Amino acid sequence: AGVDDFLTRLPKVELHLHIEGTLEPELMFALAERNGVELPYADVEAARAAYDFSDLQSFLDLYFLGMSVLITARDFHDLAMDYFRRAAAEGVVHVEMHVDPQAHLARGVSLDTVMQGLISASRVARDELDLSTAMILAFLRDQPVEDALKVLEQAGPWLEHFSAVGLDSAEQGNPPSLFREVFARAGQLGLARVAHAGEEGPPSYIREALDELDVCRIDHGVRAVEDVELLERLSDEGVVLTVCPLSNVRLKVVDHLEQHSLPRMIDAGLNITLNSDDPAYFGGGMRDNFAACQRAFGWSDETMRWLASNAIEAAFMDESRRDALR
Ligand code: ES4
Ligand code: ZN
Repeated sequence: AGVDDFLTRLPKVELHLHIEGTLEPELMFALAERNGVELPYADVEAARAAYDFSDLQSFLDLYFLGMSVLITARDFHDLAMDYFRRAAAEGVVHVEMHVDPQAHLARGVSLDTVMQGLISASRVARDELDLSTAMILAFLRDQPVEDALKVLEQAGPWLEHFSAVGLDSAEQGNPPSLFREVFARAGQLGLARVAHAGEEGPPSYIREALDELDVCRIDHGVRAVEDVELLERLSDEGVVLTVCPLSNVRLKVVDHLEQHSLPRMIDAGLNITLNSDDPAYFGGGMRDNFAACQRAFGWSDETMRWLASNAIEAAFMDESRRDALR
């Protein structure tokens, strides 16, 4: 794609991105060298070749392995800047990034280290790339609820930098309702709520996230199509869904993009946005996700503009910034 094509020029807002999932093999190897960390891959090509996933868990194993090279604040700064530069080059104007503090705390990397690096990179993005950012404090749903509560308390000094809390990692068997107390506390602290639901988990997890966690957005939500009443509710309430098409293909949520439920979700009147999830692992950023869908579903440029506009309206950003992007 040229730098001049319609989808690159279309101002795109990324609402569903894990910053640790933007770590490209090239930077992974550079940071491994810098920090004296051993990787189980012979080289960059071998790492990419290993990214052949059968489900969410097989991806998560390599995602947690890859981030073992992130040790210092400078590493987190470089991780985010590397991604912000790629995103800006493909026409992304605003990024909301999930951060997984528990994944770093478990390796002896402090929250201060993580936040110093991500905040300094966010400043550079704003000043040099005209790229605005927001952060989402994500809890690992396959870890104890008490750990999530501890992280929320620990995040006190950094709370002004977070717009919301989120819920990610292995979904099956880890229902949203487990985290009711954590999300209620986050709400008291003035944070918005989002949660991954209906990626691998059943439609009932989407209902639970709405009813028990009071979320304003559902991350993924693609299994909503299995439940007609839920579709109607999501449509009536205008709940935002952050769908990640290339992620769904690579994690075998769907066999082929052509079989994805996106067209049915749009027909059902849902408030859909397109996002990239973990672009370094799933073979494409925002532009690639937009392009793959336009091609697979034959969507018009007008539909692509509508999808981009939905994300602008759903973003955690100042009204002045939103007005500038409208
Ligand atoms: C994730 Cl695709 C996906 N689903 C759930 N948790 C995640 N963490 C990073 N990527
Ligand atoms: Zn995700």
